[in-house]
Amino acid sequence: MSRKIWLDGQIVDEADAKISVFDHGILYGDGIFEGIRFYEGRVFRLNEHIERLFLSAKALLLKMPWSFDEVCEATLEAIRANGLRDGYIRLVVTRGVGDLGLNPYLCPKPSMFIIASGITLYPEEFYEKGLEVVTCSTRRPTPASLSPQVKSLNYLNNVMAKIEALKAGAKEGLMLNEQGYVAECTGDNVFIVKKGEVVTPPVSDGSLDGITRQVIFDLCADLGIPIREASLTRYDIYTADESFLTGTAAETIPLVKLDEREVGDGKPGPVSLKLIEAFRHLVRSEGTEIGL
Ligand code: PXG
Repeated sequence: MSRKIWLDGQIVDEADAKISVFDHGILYGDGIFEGIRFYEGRVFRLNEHIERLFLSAKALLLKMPWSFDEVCEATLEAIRANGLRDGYIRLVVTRGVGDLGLNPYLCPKPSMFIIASGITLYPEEFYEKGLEVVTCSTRRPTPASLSPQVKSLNYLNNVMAKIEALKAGAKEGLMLNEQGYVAECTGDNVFIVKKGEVVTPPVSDGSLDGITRQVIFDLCADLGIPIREASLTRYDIYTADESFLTGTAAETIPLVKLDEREVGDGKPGPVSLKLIEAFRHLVRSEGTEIGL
């Protein structure tokens, strides 16, 4: 079945959802995106995602031609147009059509499109058995070049790291910052569990301030599990009792092996499993009604 796409205020068929080759999103990766999930007819943490989108836009001096409420409504409309109750949304804003040459001021109006679709990043067995991860030599760029908080259309560092991981036979790659501290994986935040305590690197070590990451802080508070931020090295993951990754696409998934070292006993640990269960319950018990 052909998907319906929200494109600059109109719902169009997938085959007709086209943007110009002169769009600076294509020419220079000049644009931003969000990935959002909806479960059982409700969009999970919609406001947080749209807030992050507006912050990314602000950082790039990209003036959104739609208000916060309009973007939220457009997101819901894109889902409704496809009659979906469960799935994934890719919301993209580009700088818009301009001339050749970097100058963004020659692009009069940004473009926005919204794809609502299904997504399966990893087969279910990986949520039960856990993922094997390798460290990539591609580093997460320093905030001195582009802040990792900007969810930009420039994901080449992460794509390079993902290629390294896949070539090494792993599903995910661990990315370090320039100092060699753990930043994140190519599309997920990283956590460890040590002596009953959950630890994740501060976002200043080079990770995106993930919305699923924040959910883990909320769930730990609810469940009475201690959690804190601390810089991590690979050694900390090798010697942790447990580890897991979080992201909108991946959700919460155990990391059971890093660079051939088993984390803990190489099986998803009890704290990770408890958080995965609580996460799955939470995403199905709150959210913005799609209104189908
Ligand atoms: N780090 C990076 C670099 C990301 O891109 C996360 C962490 C997790 O953040 P959230 O807010 O989602 O918990 C992301 C988000 C994909 C895909 O296609 C990846 C993300 C989002 C949407 C799709 O792999 N990663």
